Amino acid sequence: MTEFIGFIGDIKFHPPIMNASGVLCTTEEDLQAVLESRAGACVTKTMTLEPREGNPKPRCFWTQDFSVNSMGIPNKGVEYYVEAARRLKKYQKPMIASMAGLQKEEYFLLSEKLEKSDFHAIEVNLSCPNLEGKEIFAYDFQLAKEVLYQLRKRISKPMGVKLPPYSSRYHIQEIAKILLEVSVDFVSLSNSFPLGTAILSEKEETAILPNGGIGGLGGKAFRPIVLGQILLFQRHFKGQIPIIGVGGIEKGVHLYEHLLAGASLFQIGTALLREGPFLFQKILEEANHIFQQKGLSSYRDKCGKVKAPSPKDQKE
Ligand code: RRO
Repeated sequence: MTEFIGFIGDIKFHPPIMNASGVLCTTEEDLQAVLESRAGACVTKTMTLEPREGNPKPRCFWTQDFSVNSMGIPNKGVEYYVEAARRLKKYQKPMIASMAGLQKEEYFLLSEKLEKSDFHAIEVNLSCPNLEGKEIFAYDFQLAKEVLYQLRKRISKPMGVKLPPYSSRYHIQEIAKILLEVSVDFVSLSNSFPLGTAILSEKEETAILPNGGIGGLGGKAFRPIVLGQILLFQRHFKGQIPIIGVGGIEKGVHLYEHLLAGASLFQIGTALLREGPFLFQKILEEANHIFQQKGLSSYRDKCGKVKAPSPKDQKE
């Protein structure tokens, strides 16, 4: 049997598969469903200090190929999740709190509440794409650096960052440098691509209403983009920061692609939205089958081990 146990600091993820923030994680019942499934951990919906209704509906749309959302951080507020975690710790699986401030001070207030909670780790969301009139925090390197330095001083639990996708190698180099300097404990790659849309040709309408029909794109169509992010970041991290791969994992083979690129933990978003928590079991069985076929004693032996193709005998 291949060992399939991931780590963030001392926290053990067995198996290292969980929901992505945003899917099956807004209520205590949602989180309970994840913890009762074969997932090895759960992540909350990104929480803010106060509860939020979020953006007007329709605000989420999905097909077999992709999802687009402009939810606008609907969540029950930090106090709710702190209370829920107190009850859910009985499942003895790691619980990750995802949090975001609407301004930088809110990040600090959230960190104080979460530091005292039963959550095992904190995923700092610097990449929500759907707040009208607001830029994504992690596209402003100076601001991101300042927020992370301040948070690092306040948070002793394992603290990670969820980043947006970047489209420049230089930007990835710059943000990777900051994450190494701040010494974050994990990085989740990536939040949805911020400028997606879906058009319903019959109705001649955009599928979602908020923000002019534009929202975060995820799912199968997003997977090659995320694999590129993971590959580039892991070359900077050189194994010093664990990467949680999130983007287009629907099958065991997709998890294996994320692993080869450099992820050692895995989150499922769009496919979980479509198929429900039984999907964890299916992905786990398929991934284990691949590990066994490859004769691995630990899956981590393949982390970041993707090779370049041989230039011989190639037509293009
Ligand atoms: O709630 C959202 O609109 C949302 C968030 Br916080 C996020 O981080 N990523 C996303 O695609 N949607």
